[in-house]
Amino acid sequence: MDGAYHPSEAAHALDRDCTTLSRHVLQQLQSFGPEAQDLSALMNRIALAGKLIARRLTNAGLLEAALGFTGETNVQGEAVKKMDVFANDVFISVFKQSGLVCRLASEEMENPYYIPENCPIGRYTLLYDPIDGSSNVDINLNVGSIFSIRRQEGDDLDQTGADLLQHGRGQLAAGYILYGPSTVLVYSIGRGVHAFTLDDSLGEFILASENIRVPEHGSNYSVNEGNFWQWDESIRDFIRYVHRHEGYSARYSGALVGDFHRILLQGGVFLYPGTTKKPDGKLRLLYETAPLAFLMEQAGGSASTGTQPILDVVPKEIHQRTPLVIGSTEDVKLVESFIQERLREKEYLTRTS
Ligand code: P6P
Repeated sequence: MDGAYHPSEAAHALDRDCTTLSRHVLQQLQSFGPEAQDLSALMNRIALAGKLIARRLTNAGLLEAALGFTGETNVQGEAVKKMDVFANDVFISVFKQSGLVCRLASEEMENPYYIPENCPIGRYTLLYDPIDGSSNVDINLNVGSIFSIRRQEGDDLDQTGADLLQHGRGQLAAGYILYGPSTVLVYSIGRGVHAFTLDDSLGEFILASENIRVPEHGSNYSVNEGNFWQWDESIRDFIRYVHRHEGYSARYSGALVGDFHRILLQGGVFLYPGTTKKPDGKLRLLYETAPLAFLMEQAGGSASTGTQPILDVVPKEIHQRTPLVIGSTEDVKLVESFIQERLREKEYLTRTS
């Protein structure tokens, strides 16, 4: 015996099990200062919301009034599901107690929700889609929550949330919770993309993957081809290309978070283009495309409207939609090349007609 302490083989696994989300944030920031502590506390709150929603989803089929529709229509004009309302309320309750968040802007609420007791001190705003892909809830397929945290600028006395109408490069944190066979939380505070898996036995999200990098190219293309005839010709050109070339697979679940997670891990491209009915597409900028674009750029990928980086788009209103082309840089560029080709053709025809 040399007297030195030799940790067991389990020490590495133990150390990983101790890397909880809040600890990881502080490690990322290499700081215990006030903003680092704030972000760590905010991410802890996100984790608590995820656990509460995951618990409800797991038992939804057994709980009275957990599934189905409320009979209401939200600001998006979509039928509201009971799980949408539950999840929206979870985020409000969880952040009410945080003391850190003054406002919440959600897909489910027309105007920002203010927490008066937090507002004198609340320095942050949470923007979120509480349950994305809720049409999957009743058929037990994956759904997700998407979140973005921004610093509150000014006092917003008129309660319009005007300071939220900014591009996405100012996001302090962004991420999602994927409720699938396991519950996975993926986030970034601008220092890489990291994934945590919920360990039910500990009731903690435990670090599973650090510094996730999206492959430069992947075989997946994820789009609802049922909209083919509603798309611009350039998007049809891209679809014809992948139909005629080896090495592409169509993967589409109807729930953005799961489709995004596949692209993040395996590479490829997800598209929700504009259609004749929805020229700006279906997805909302502030709490869907901007947070996911933040993550994708942090992972080495790209995200655009097809003609402009998502993170450069400045919204005119809180629920503004954008078309979305997101994923491996090479694959996003391929889609954009078809769009540029058609734009050049239109310009030529205009010039010569
Ligand atoms: P479509 C779910 O309603 C959602 O907002 C996203 O999660 C998903 O990617 C998209 O809409 C699916 O829309 O028109 O293909 O059914």
